[in-house]
Amino acid sequence: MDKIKISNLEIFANHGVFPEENVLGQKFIVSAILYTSTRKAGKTDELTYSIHYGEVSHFIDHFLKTHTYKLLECAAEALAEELLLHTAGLEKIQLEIKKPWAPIGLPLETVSVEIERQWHTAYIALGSNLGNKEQYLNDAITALNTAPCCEVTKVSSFLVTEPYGMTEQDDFLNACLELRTLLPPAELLSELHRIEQAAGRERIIHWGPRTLDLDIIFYDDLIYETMDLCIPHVEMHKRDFVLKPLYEIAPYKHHPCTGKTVHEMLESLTL
Ligand code: PH2
Ligand code: MG
Ligand code: MG
Repeated sequence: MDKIKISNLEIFANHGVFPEENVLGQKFIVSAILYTSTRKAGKTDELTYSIHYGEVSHFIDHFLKTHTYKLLECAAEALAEELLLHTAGLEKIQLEIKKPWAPIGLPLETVSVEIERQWHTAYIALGSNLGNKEQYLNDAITALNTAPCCEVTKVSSFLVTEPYGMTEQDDFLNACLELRTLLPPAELLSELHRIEQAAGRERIIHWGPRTLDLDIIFYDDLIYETMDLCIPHVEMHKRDFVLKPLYEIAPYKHHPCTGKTVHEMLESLTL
């Protein structure tokens, strides 16, 4: 992707672990690489199609002067998040904050923290087979859209499906949605659990009836495996209640492990 670079912007601000740093202040030096497509601006010579580096520089200056953090980590995290949330066209940012006068009692050139943050695209499967199923799905979509650093960008239709696995239970209402998010996978999972809890989800019987189930199906092209989360969802290719709604919003998305598209997975399931 194209880059717009801001190098060594000097800002006098009050971040630091030592109380005197928060009072006296010191020099910080910020560098940012803004990842965005400059193609349209490049072809039209119109600033409105790009990111105004002057505005971003003033935003950084204002942000770091009007907040006080102990850690450079926290200053960088908060600033990167604000920039990604409020700068149209900004897909990814590399941000470095240097502190050349860090009061550590030794002569160093500078210390710094550098982070890289970006927007991600996740696909979430929704299911309900208890109570007002449609209401639970609609509320979940609203909850995800208002969750911090999350925006719902596509929603499938709602499908009535027969229970898969434990079949002695009520029919499900299933759907899929596309989410643009700044949350890393584990934090996204926590957010999904929070929304399930708020919908009165009780984890009593594995695969049993539930008011709301939210599963991460894909997260970019990430392959990820921890004790409590596997991405892509390990069973997604076997489940028509996932593939059918997913097909409506992402028919040609490839499974990162098998390379098969959602269309192909659905076809081999219904053959
Ligand atoms: N979810 C399950 C188990 N079985 N069957 C249908 N039809 N829909 C579901 O969402 C579903 C299921 C476990 O999450
Ligand atoms: Mg599930
Ligand atoms: Mg689940």
